[in-house]
Amino acid sequence: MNIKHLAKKVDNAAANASPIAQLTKANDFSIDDAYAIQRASIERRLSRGEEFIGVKMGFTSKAKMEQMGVHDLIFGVLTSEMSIDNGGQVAFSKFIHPRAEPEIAFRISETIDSELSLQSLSGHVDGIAPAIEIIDSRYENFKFNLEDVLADNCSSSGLVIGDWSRPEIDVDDLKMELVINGQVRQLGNSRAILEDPWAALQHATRLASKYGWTIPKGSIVLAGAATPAEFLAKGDEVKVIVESLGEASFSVT
Ligand code: OOG
Ligand code: MG
Repeated sequence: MNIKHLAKKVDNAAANASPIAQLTKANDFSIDDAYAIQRASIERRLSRGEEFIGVKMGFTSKAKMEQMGVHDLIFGVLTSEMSIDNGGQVAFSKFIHPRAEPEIAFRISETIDSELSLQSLSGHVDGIAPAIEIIDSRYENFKFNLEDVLADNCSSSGLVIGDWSRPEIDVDDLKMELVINGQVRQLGNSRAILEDPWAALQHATRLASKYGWTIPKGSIVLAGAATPAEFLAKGDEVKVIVESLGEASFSVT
């Protein structure tokens, strides 16, 4: 098992939008190895000039765990190449089989370089926003186990962030809707995200510190989807509306 070789496989699959077989079908590796493959794949992106813009948590809601059949929290890295302007467009051809999901984003105001307690998080955050994540597993049929999805940087492919609100706003009981072409396709509540999205941020600080990432001032943390994700098609107009926070949107061309 060669970490760099497997990182190149997932990275090429993402860059060429062409699916690969699950890495664990032919390779036996641990969760720590999977994070090492993820890191090596991010290093490839950074060496091409992409910038680190933040991190994400996944499987922070039961709805997502059940949809994907993986029952552990996961942590991945977001880069500039994944960022889509609010109200902007993204080409379907960039992806293999993209899905969108409704999320909440935190903006970090003080660099985080160790695990923080829930109580100390608020001193490190200066904004909260509605967000959409686009996930696009590099694996055939969007099928993976825990090690596969970690190695694949947790399917991270795109994100759209709405307007920032002050971080004092309560976010533990907000209605969250995923609307595609004017139809509400998923309806949930921010409480589905570990009872409170701030708990997802706490886990992000824990996993970042465990796997050697710093979360710098100005970066973004995605708390994980509140509902199952929905497949996207060319021409879709996608919007996430979060009660009290507002909305984020993009279209697929
Ligand atoms: C893995 C990514 C999960 C979330 O918000 O739960 C995730 C996947 O479902 O492909 O981003
Ligand atoms: Mg997500």
